[in-house]
Amino acid sequence: DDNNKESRGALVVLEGLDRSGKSSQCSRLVSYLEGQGLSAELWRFPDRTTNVGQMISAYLSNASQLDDHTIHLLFSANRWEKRSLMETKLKSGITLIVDRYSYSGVAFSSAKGLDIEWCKAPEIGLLAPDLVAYLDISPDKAAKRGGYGDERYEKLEFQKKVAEHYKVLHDASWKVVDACQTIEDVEKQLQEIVLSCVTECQKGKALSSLWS
Ligand code: 2DT
Ligand code: MG
Repeated sequence: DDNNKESRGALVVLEGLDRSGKSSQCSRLVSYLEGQGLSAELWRFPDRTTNVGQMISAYLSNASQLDDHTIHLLFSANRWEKRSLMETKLKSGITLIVDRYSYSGVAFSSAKGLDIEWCKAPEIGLLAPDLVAYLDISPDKAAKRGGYGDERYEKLEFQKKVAEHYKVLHDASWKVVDACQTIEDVEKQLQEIVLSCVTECQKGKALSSLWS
């Protein structure tokens, strides 16, 4: 009906340290929303399937070396190359559950010492999430969960710096979820938060841009 034509999907972003449970919770959320009869897709950044994404992947696996500014801009370019598709999907009523976004971009690069405003600049104009859910876990606890992989950044000392830089980015609109609860408890909390966000967007909440 006419109402449905107007309604758009929600842009939902999950952020958090490595091993905070983002990826599992993202897939659970998509299944949940589909079970509610809603259209939803799982997205992730970096999107390693594109040409830019392959450069990022090589850097993360230590197969290539890049200047800190250069890799920052590649992560940003990787979001820009997906921006219009993202907007099309949202406007067609699909909710996107996104595993990492601009906040990872700024937190990880500024944790290396890059200026935070410089890090934000290339992100200006990307779609702003309707919801940022932060899966909160201390770096020490995260490190004890089955260990990190071999990728760059998957080291306790660096994760501690990232945690500090995420704190700088937090604003009142973020939903902080205690990631040390059971998977099921985290899942339940996220379902509630996300469903109310989806409802707001269906009612006509406007899409906006970073960083406003
Ligand atoms: P995964 O482990 O989730 O694949 O992430 N990262 C991510 C950045 O430094 N900048 C970004 O913009 C994004 C999206 C976080 C791979 C690593 O890439 C980092 C971990
Ligand atoms: Mg990782």
